[in-house]
Amino acid sequence: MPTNLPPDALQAENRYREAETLEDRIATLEVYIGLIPKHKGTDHLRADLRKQLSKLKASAQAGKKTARQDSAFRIDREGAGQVAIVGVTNVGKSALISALTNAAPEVSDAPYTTWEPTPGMMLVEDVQVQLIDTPPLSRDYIEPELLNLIRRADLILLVVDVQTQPVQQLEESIAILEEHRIVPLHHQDRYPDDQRLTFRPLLVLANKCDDQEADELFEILTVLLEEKWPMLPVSATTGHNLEQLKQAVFDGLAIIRVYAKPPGKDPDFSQPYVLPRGSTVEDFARKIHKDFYDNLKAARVWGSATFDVQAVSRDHVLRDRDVVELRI
Ligand SMILES: Nc1nc2c(ncn2[C@@H]2O[C@H](COP(=O)(O)OP(=O)(O)O)[C@@H](O)[C@H]2O)c(=O)[nH]1
Ligand SMILES: [Mg+2]
Repeated sequence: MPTNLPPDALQAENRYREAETLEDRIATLEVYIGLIPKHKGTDHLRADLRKQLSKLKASAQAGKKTARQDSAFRIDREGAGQVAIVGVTNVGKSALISALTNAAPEVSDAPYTTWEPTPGMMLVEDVQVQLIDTPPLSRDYIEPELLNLIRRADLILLVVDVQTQPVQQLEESIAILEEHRIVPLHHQDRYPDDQRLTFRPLLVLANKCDDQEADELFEILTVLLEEKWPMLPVSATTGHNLEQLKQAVFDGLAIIRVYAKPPGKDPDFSQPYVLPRGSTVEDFARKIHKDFYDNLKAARVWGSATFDVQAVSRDHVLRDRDVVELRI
C-alpha cells in the first residue's frame, strides 16, 4: 500500500483486523478511519474503508431487524406532539431523552450505542409531549425508516456537541437531512414550490454547555455559523436550560391549551384540550363532540377575549390557556 500511515492509525488497523464481533468491527473500524490523515494519497483507502463500514452497519441493522415483527421505527403518536431528537453520534441525544423523559435509553461514550428509536414522554407544564431518541445520522449508513420517522415528526431537535466541532456536526447533519429531502421549515423560501420536500420545524440544541467554559464555546459557535439558527445551549448533565428547552418545544409544536368550563360549573383544569395554534371556538367544539359542533348556540371565553368574560362567535380565534364555555 502506497499510503504512509501514522503509527496510531496502524495500531487501529490491527485492532480492526483482530476484532471478532460485528459490534467490535464497527467500533474499531470507526476509530481506524478517524485516524487516517485526510489527503489525496489516502482518498482511495478511506473510500474503501467507508464502504466496508457501511456494509458492516447494514448487516448489523439487518440482524436487529429480523428479530422483530413490527418495525421499531413506527412509533405510535402519544400526547400533544411527536418530536424527533436527531444528530451525529455521541452528541448526547440519549442523555437528553433520559434527562427530559421517563425513558432510559443507554447513554455511552461508545459511538453507535443507539440502534433503535426509543420514545419517552416529557411533561411540559400540563401537556405531555412525545420525544423520540434515534440512531445517529451518519454518512455511511442511514436506515430509510429513520428518515420516515423524522419526516412524520412534528418537530426536529437537532443536537450538536458544543465541545466537539459543533459547526461541522450541524452542517453535516443538515446536509444529510437535506440530501434525503428533509428541510428545516425556516429554509422553506429557498426552495419555492418543490413538492418533493418535507419541511419540518427544527431547533438546534447545543448540548454539553456544562459550565462557563462551554458557554464561551457556545458564543464562538454562534459567531462561526454563517446563518442564524434557532438554537439553545443546554446540558443534559447539569440540567442547564432544560426548562427553556421544554418551553421551546411547546412553542415549536405551535399548539395551544384550552380548558373546558361546563355551564354553571368550575373550569376543568385537570386536562387541557390541545389544539393547533390558530384554532377557533368551532374547532374546539368539534374536538369535544360532534353535537357541540352541530348545535353550538353560544360560547363564552375567559382569557384571550377583550373583556374578562366575553360572548364570542364560532370563528373567534382561541389562545393558549383560554377557558371556554360552550352552550348547545
Ligand atoms: N459533559 C457532558 N457530557 C454529556 C452530556 N450529555 C451527554 N454526555 C456524554 O456524551 C456521551 C454520549 O452521550 P449519548 O447520550 O450516548 O450520545 P448519543 O450518541 O447522541 O445518544 C456520553 O459519554 C455522555 O455521558 C452533557 O450535557 N455534558
Ligand atoms: Mg444514543
